[in-house]
Amino acid sequence: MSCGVKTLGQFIIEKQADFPYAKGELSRLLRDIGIAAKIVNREVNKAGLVDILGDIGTTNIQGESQKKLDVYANEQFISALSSGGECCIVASEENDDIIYIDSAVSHNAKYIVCIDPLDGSSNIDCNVAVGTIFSIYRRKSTEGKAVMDDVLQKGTAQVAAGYVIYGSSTMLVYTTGKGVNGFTLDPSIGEFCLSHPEMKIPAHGTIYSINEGNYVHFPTGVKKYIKYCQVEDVESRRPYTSRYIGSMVADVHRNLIKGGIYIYPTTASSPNGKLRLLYECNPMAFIVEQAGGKASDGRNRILEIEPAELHQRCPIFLGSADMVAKAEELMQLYGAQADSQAAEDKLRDLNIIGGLD
Ligand code: P6P
Repeated sequence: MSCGVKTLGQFIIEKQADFPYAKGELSRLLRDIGIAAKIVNREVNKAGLVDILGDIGTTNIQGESQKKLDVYANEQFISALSSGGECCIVASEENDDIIYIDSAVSHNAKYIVCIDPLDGSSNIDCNVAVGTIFSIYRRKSTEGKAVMDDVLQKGTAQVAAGYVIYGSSTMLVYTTGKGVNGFTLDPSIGEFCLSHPEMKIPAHGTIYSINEGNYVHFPTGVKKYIKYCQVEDVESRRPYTSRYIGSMVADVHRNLIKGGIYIYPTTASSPNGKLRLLYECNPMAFIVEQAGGKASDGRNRILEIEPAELHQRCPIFLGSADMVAKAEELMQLYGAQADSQAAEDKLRDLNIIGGLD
């Protein structure tokens, strides 16, 4: 490898020393994910030239129409995880139930992978950045076949989490609980190379990402936060900038680099929020917290939520710590629905909403 370039594989091996108990299994698992990401990247990059765009006429458990690339990406990650031998269960957005990887090679596998193989795929047809989001747990059960209980673990139990963004360049960003590092795919050598070491999200950003088309159905606290973002205030660099791509990985990645907040609250069509806890909210929360940011459902830390079911959804407020804290403050004051005059008076007293309607 030319001097100065550190590949994902080299980095993983180098960091293996961070886990004295590790015997290389997690390293191999991350390698398997990197390989699948390169294969998916190849197809995403030529989508439009080959017959891999559009719907396949089926819907997943979420009721979302499945795109050819959704299914292709899902197959690639499951295949890589199956043959890699380190994973015993895959929980995928694209599959109703958990997938047991039980073969000779994975007989003693101890890792669980929760994955959204291609998030934002509805944007594929218009060439908008999409991504893969993954979360890795160690199984809790110690004998026999791993079970659902091994999957339904709190986000605090994650041993690793990451995402791949298939954008103007393809990047893999991940954490094992010791900071966040970003790797950019160099197509000329087919390797992810360390390009963003020790990523930190600015404590205060000026970008807010939310689908304001759902405004009328937002909790009052969210409405007040949006208005707070739009009020002129030089000292706090407001009004903020609104940026919403409609692809979580793209919005979160931009906010991770520039600072900002991504919010998907409860709406009329998504009374529990739209994003899924196990393979979207938890991994992104782990990454953003490791980068110095904050992740909550508007009140409680995402990583502390006790999962009850596989495809459980939750509201998410994710990004720069100061911005999430302010949004939580307004959610606390206004609650999910109540729009009490007392809260309004308190906000005025605190001079938080001077000029708010
Ligand atoms: P809406 C994509 O379907 C996704 O899961 C996220 O990537 C994205 O941020 C969100 O949903 C977009 O949802 O309702 O604003 O179109």
